[in-house]
Amino acid sequence: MAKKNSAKNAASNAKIEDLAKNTVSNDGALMTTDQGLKINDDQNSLKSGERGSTLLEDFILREKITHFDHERIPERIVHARGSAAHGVFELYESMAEYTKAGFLQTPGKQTPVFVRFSTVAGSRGSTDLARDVRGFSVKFYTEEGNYDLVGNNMPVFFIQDAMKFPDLIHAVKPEPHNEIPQAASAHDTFWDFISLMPESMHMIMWAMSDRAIPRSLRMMEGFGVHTFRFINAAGKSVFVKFHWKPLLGVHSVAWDEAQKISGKDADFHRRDLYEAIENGAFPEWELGVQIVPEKDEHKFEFDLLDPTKLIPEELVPVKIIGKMTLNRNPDNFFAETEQVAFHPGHLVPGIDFTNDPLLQGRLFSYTDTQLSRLGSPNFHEIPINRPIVPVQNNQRDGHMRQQIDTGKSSYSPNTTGGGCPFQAKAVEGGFTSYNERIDAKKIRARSQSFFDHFSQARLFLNSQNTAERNHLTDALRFELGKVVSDDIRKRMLGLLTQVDQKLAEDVADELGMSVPKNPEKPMNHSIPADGNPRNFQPIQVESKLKKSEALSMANTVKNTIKSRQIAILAANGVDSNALNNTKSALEKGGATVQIIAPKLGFIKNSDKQDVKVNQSFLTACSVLFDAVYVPAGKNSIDTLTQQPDAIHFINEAYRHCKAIAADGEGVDLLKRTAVAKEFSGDKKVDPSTGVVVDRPAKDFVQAIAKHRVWEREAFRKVPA
Ligand code: HDE
Repeated sequence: MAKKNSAKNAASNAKIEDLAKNTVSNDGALMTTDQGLKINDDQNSLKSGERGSTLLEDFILREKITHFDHERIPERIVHARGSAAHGVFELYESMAEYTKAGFLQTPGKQTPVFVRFSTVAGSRGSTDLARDVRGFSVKFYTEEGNYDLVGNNMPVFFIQDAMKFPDLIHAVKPEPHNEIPQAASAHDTFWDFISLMPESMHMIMWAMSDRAIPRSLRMMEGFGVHTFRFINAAGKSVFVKFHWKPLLGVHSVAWDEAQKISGKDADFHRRDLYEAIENGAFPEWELGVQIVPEKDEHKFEFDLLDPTKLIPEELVPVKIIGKMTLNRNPDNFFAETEQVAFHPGHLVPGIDFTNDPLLQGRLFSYTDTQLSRLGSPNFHEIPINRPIVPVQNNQRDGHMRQQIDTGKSSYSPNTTGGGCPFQAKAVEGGFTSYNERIDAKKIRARSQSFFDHFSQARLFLNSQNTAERNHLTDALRFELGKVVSDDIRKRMLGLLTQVDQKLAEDVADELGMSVPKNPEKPMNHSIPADGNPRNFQPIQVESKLKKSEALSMANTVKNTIKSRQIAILAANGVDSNALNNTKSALEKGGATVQIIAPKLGFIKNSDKQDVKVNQSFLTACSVLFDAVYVPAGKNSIDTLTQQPDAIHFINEAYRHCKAIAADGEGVDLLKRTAVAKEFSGDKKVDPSTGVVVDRPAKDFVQAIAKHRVWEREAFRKVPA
């Protein structure tokens, strides 16, 4: 009875408190129709007699089914698969010298944000671990309106001109005749297009690198990609590139691992983000800017307006200006993550565009796509899209209008409404576009300054360490190995020679082909029908800078195990000291530990105490963990030795170059696996190999913090 009363109260309270926030909780509430009518029976439809037909007059059934029939909205054309979180951006130092943007003025100023990460090619239900670019969209809810920084985890893009975007996306999406493959670029149409688009070669280096298979959304960088403008209160402008740098460092998984994760847990990234936030391990990124004075616009070997180029950090350092922390999961995936609408054209005063032709095209596309996806020009009224400041204008009506505009004036100028709403002067925060001088002919063409397609591809390649370069080469071998047409492969090998002869040869070798002696001259195929192709041939520029440290993930942060997932393999009889010491050292470092045993339930440790098992070998798999520990305990190891899944677990973790620790009898188990290689000779195993035996837990912690020992791939033929 008490429960029922409180249910009634909760139902009425919910209305008052939550309507403002637009959130509704069903806690303790009574069920109603969409009109607020209390429902008495949600189990049975209205029938003509117990065994009779359903009556058309059952408005409750019809309302429920109708709503259900219309539950889906079109998914995003690109970036359909995404995961998001709420958070806050805090400014470290004032940017007033460069921009008048309100949220970048006062150190310590906090601005709420909503961030959505995504893959590009796959559908909404596709795997998180596809080899793909990741979207990195940030909506800042500022006091001057919403500002969206809609970027990617790679600083450049495949194409230079918006005109080619539909072609690029058609090429990478599943092939139209059979809708295969899902969320994968390893197929003919993608590589056919790329082989005809030399401008994509720099991006291809990034997309074939491990950046395309992040360990976690929390461990990837973000980039605004295009060059933007800052404008200060005096109206002076500088160019700016935006960077997000994750405090956990930039880390990736191995390709073999990525493919297995896709089968074992297609929601791996989504789950990782959600759980980290639920566990209080809030993901953090610092915001950095590269600032280029206007007078330096033409001082680089490349064009600042060309989105296939980055500004090497050696030429313009990244200045760190603030930190973003994601601290709250969405309450409802559809209402927030699915309905959020980003747009590079959502600006605040003090930030503006450049003439980057890719960015210019985007400025049209995003509002247009919201119209078909969210179905109405009122998408800004959906709670997740609402600015935190009032919206006052003469835009009216349309599907599902929420705002009730009062008064009779809906036009400007007016006298019926006293002239309201008024235009805001610049000093009142009114947006003014940067007064850029334009003096040009109308022309469909590309600037010659966009014609070097290979020097930064080479810079990226040369900046990779041995393991990274091997992975990139393997990725090209895999992708082109899945291509059926020899002509496409040949054209790609020809293009690769333009970047690096050795890379082309290494890829060709695995394909059982040779690098074409006189490869087809790469041409920019996006030329007008009556253009002279010679004028469109890419040019070769030898970059002065040979290597850039920031381009290699090997130089990233490697000093923390915070939020890493560690598997402990154990069975009855596990040594309680070994288990407890290592477990507490790992947890102290912020890692999450799971006990994996032959069966769920509890195991007994050497002190006969119960230890809860988190997963059995049936549901757990090494690819879902960052490291493995096998504690001592004779009985435990005798049992695990009989478990092929335990052996496989260790082999696979070893193959994927993860930290592996064992002590006492646990070491004997390692010797029955591929890890045995590390024990050859009389030498003690050096913990820098990532195999940590009979050593203090801190050595294991250090090995995990390094993320992976890629050097171990020299033995990469581990059967797992
Ligand atoms: Fe997008 N892009 N894009 N894009 N993009 C979309 O907008 C488009 C480009 C990016 O989490 C769409 O709301 C064109 C570059 C992200 O909701 C669409 C061009 C970069 C997201 C669209 C580009 C991006 C999108 C699809 C070439 C990195 C996900 C759904 C001119 C700087 C946003 C939507 C989210 C989404 C168009 C190129 C990033 C169709 C025409 C370059 C992160 O409007």
